[in-house]
Amino acid sequence: MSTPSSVPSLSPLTPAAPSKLRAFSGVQPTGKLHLGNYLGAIKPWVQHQHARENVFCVVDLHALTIPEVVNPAQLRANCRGVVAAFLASGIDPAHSNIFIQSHIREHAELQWLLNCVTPLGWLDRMTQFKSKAEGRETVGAGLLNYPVLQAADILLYDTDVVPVGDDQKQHIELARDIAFRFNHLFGETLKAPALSVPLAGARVMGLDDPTVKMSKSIAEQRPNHAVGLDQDPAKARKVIMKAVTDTGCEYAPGLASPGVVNLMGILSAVTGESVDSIAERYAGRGYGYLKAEVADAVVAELTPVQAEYARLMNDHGYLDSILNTSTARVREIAEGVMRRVRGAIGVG
Ligand code: AQP
Repeated sequence: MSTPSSVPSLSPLTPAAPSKLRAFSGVQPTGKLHLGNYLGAIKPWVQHQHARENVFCVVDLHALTIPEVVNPAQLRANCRGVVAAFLASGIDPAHSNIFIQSHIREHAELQWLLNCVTPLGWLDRMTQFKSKAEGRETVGAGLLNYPVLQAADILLYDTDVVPVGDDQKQHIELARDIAFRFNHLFGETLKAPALSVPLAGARVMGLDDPTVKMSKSIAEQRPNHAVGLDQDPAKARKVIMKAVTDTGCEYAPGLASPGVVNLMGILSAVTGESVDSIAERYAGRGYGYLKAEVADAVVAELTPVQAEYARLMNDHGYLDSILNTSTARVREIAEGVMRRVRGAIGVG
């Protein structure tokens, strides 16, 4: 992948080209990105980017839901890291927009208006809220309202499709329900988006515990949980070779444990080979061979991404110029949608 050293000229994003669907998706700058973020979200964005109009967002307001862990300087640095990771993974800034959520004030404004039409019971039911609130002495209102902000992010851009990992399904369904409820109350105003989940890599599980989703917060505490996008290849290989499988030592068709299914899913998402074909090749073969093939494939996939990431992290001027251009472009869309929303609801 190559990144031009000068700022590319971006073709206009609005009005939408009639033949292309507009995609919106985001990543939280809550820590180091991992293989799950890459295979479940960023790689599919790259694969489909030229067939769609793209609005990719670093959702920093979402990173504030647990204020006790917010470090302001780190938050800004993480935002820059996510932008560099998008570009290094192959997001083409001449075609796709990349911006930071808090730079477009309309996200917060729309969230308030949507809060007012969202029944509390809908938020109470969100499984991510339940799991993140569990065991906490204090649960902020932001953690409960987080999916409404996500709905605002999506609806603010007249989004047609939201490409995300499997864990976000419930939130995207909620965004649709909120759009329908708003339209029911105030007339046809908001576009209800569709969900797009990749066939392979939609839910990458923890390598040290394949019963839980690979996640940034767990990875911070457990070194063998995830492969980081910027992880040293030797360490990445070690983590994959240590992946939990089961007490057996070779693959028996039809009896695969969650750890083996996870490794095959990762291999499929990286190489494009179907899980069925991988399973067929491994019938009766030891897990060590599977792990070695997964490690080779992951390292080969991430090596060029890492080289580009390192280069971009030293080119602040380039990252800023991409952000400035994209922000100006997506702001136009957000302002247009907000004018419509304010008009419908009678404010502004
Ligand atoms: N394990 C995963 N497998 C596939 N896709 C995943 N995604 C996240 N984890 C996996 C997808 O990555 C995009 C951005 O996700 P996010 O920024 O919401 O972050 P996260 O990684 O989901 O956050 P964590 O790591 O889970 O944070 P904590 O640890 O705070 O809970 C989304 O499209 C998501 O589906």
